[in-house]
Amino acid sequence: MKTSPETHVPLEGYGEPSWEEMLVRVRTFHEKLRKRRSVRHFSDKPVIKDVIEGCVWAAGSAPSGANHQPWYFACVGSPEKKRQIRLAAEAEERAFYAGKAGEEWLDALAPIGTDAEKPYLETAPWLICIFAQRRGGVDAGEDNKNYYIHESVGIATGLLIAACHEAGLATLVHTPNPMTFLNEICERPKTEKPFLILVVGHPAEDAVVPKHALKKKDLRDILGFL
Ligand code: IYR
Repeated sequence: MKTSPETHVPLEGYGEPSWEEMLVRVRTFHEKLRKRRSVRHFSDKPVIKDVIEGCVWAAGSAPSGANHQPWYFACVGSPEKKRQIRLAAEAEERAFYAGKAGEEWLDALAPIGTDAEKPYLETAPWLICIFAQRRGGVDAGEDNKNYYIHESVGIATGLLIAACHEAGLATLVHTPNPMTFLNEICERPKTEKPFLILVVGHPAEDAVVPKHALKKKDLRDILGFL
């Protein structure tokens, strides 16, 4: 590892909490994260832009390949654009649920109860359309090759979901397939690939969530110490 005062600065911000303190912190964090649910019934109550901006700012702190930050978050709040996205997404979903998905996939979705109707794409105040950039760089206007694009954008999306949850907002990951229509609606270049839509807002007062998704895997089934 090559470091020098020209290229590196001292690390800040970690401290050294005791084991007890660490356990309290991580358990508190987990308790909070555990309460997150994918919400499909949204209220039309507005959410101010500054909160969305804060969430995206948090997401933008994610690690990425060569620190190129290969992401763009198009935050759609305009009713006309949300309508366009809903109509295009529902057209894709109709084909999906009419058979394109295949029997196994449709069986897997049955307990969640989803269908081609996506009213929340219009009801929720914000649709954060996330784009992955094949080329770019740290500075605006750079055109370098990006690396580990999906990993990077996936990590940033995870942080975005956690930030929205921390802010008290409900989210839903929505992935119509294909989503190429998003480039035109969000006015993004063809070189960017739509990654997913994060629906963000307040849950509807009468929101319900599938029992099915309450069950999280047992720790024994997801963790191994070697
Ligand atoms: N995108 C579709 C289908 C869908 C797929 C998966 I995998 C889900 O976990 C949920 C839905 C839809 O939004 O209905």
